[in-house]
Amino acid sequence: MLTVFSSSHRLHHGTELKDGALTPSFEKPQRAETVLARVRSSGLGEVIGEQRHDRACYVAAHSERYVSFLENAWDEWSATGKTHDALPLVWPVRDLASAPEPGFIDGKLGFYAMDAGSPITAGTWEAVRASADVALTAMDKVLDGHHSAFALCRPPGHHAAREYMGGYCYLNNAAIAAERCLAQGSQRVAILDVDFHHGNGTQNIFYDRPDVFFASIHGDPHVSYPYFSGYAEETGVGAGEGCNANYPLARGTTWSRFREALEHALARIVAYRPEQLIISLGVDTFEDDPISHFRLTSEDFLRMGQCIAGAGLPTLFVMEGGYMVDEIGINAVNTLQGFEANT
Ligand code: SP5
Ligand code: ZN
Repeated sequence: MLTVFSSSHRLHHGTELKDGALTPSFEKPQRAETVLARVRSSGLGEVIGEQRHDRACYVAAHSERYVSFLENAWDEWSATGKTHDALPLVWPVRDLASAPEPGFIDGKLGFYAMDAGSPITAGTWEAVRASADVALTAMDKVLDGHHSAFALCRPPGHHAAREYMGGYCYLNNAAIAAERCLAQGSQRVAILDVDFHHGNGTQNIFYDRPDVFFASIHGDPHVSYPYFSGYAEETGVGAGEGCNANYPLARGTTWSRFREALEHALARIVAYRPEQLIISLGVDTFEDDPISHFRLTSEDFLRMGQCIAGAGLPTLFVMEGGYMVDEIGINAVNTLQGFEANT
C-alpha cells in the first residue's frame, strides 16, 4: 500500500488545556514519526511526499472565512505581542450562537474553536495545509486506480467542522478527500470513522447531504469527548436524512462489541453503494491509550483491517488520533496489513 507523508507536520507542536492546566499536547510530532518508521520497517510499500493542492480544495469542506482565519490567526495573535500558543478563552454559547464574527483575534479564536485543545502556533497553518495535501495526494492515487492508499496525516482532522477547529484538528482531511472524489465525478462517497472519539466535524460537514454517507464508532458522548455529539439519534437532516450513522459504545468496549458495530456500519456502507470509502483511522481505541477508554489489542487492529477490506471498495485510510506513541505505529500499520491480507 502506498503511503503519503509530509515532514511539514513537524512545524506544528503545542500545548493544550487539560484538566485545568496548560500541558504539552498529547498530539505531538513523534506520533507521525513512529507511524512512518513502522510503515518503513514493515515493508508496507512506497512512501511519497505530498503534492500542493489549491486552496479551493479546502474551501470545498470549510467556509471561506474559516480558512482565512486559519491562515491569518498566528499573525494576528503575534501582532498583539504574544509569543506563546494561541488558545481561545471565550465562546459563543447557545443563546449567542448567531453573533457576528468578532474583529479581534481573542474573539475570533472562540468563534472558530470548539475547545481549548487546539493551539495555533507559528508553524500551525503550514503543517495543517500540508496535512490536507497529504490526504488529497493519497486520494488522487486512489482515484487514479490504486485500490488503497494511506494518508499519514498530522495534525488529524475529524473534529474540524465546516467552521471550527477542535480536538487537535484544524482542516478536516477526510472530508476534504471526500469532496475531492465528488469534484472528480463520484456520485456517492462513504466515510467510516473508527477513532475512539466521535467524528463530530465530519458529521457537521455532511449532515444535510445525501452524497456522503458518514458512520462513526466511538465512546458514548454521555461520558466521552466531544460530549455534545455522537448519539445514535443523529441520523442526518433534510436531504441527508438517513446518511449519518453513529455507534456510541460503552467505556471498556472490547473487540467483540466493536466488531458488531463495525460489521453493521460496513453493511450499511455497502448498501449505500459508494464509489470510494474513506477510513478515519484513529488507533486511540487501543487498550493502553492514555486519553481513551476502549480495550482493543494490537491484534484486533489486524482484524479491523480485514473487516474493512470485506467491503471490497477502493479505500483511503486517513490517520486521525492515537496517543500511545510506543504502539501507534504497530496499531496503524496492523490495520493496513489486515486490509491488504484480505484484498
Ligand atoms: C483526533 C483526536 O483523537 N482528538 C482527541 C481530542 C481529545 N481531547 C480531549 C481529551 C480529554 C480526555 N480527558 C480524559 C482524561 C483521562 N484521564
Ligand atoms: Zn480520537
